[in-house]
Amino acid sequence: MKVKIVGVPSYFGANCRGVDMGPSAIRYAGLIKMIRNMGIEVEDAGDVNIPNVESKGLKAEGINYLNEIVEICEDLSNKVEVLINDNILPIILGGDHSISIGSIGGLAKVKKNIGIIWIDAHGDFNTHETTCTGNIHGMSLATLVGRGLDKLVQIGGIIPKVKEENVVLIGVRDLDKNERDLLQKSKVTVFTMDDIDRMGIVEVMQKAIKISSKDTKGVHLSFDMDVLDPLEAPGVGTPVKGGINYREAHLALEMIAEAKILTSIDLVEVNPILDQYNHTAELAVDLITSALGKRIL
Ligand code: NNH
Ligand code: MN
Ligand code: MN
Ligand code: MN
Repeated sequence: MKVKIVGVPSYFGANCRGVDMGPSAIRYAGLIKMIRNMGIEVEDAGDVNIPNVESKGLKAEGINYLNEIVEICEDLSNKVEVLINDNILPIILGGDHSISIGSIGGLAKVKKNIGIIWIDAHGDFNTHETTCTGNIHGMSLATLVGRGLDKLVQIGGIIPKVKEENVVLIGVRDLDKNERDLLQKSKVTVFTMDDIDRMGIVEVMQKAIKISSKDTKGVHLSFDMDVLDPLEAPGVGTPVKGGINYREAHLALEMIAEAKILTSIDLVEVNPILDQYNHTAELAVDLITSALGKRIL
């Protein structure tokens, strides 16, 4: 296995500063060294270029920073496409969750048939018609299954990038009303916090791995740090109480590693401005090594 790190220091999809420092904080927490210590070949591919529109509050079609995000995600999708073609596992560091449109956009160009495990406190299943905030990080999963604005859905050229039947959402506890209706009518499989509490993370992950990898050429892991309980991971933009703990997250990712289905990872929404002593970024590093198969024995 060969790994490359790509940073995407963008806050446009969250419309809130801080997450743009996520890639720096995660690198500073020792990501490269920790992966190298596992005996895995790893290289830092640097950052995607982010247009500088400092506090302009730009909108297009009523959506915050639509054009900037399209530009960033097209660029990212091209970079990921090259890495996947070279048999490299990309780890994309956000930035806000809108960047997954670019990373999975690139993956879909090469692999065609893929699955997604989306671990998040939120559904990210709004469209331009249901969003209450106009923020694209609340629309990224909907976009990937082909729902919403043409400009977003068309990023990377493959529409949809993934079939709903192969999408699993885990850890959800905060959905907007219309977003929830959309999700319920969709073919996406949702495991809420309630499901995790009742079934346990092991059974949830066994099901998630089966569903996401069924008849696919691999699975992308999209990990939103706000899925963790804010008591353990305070450095996120939109904390919601009652999240999974570090041990559940660790075990979930270890199970994904054991299943050997991963093509690519993004880890998003680390906000160092709201963090304490870079603790959330350090958790992010730990969790990435779990997803890559780190074991004690
Ligand atoms: N659902 C809200 C929205 O559409 C919040 C989304 N925030 C997230 N998603 N952090 O993961 O804006
Ligand atoms: Mn998210
Ligand atoms: Mn979230
Ligand atoms: Mn373990």
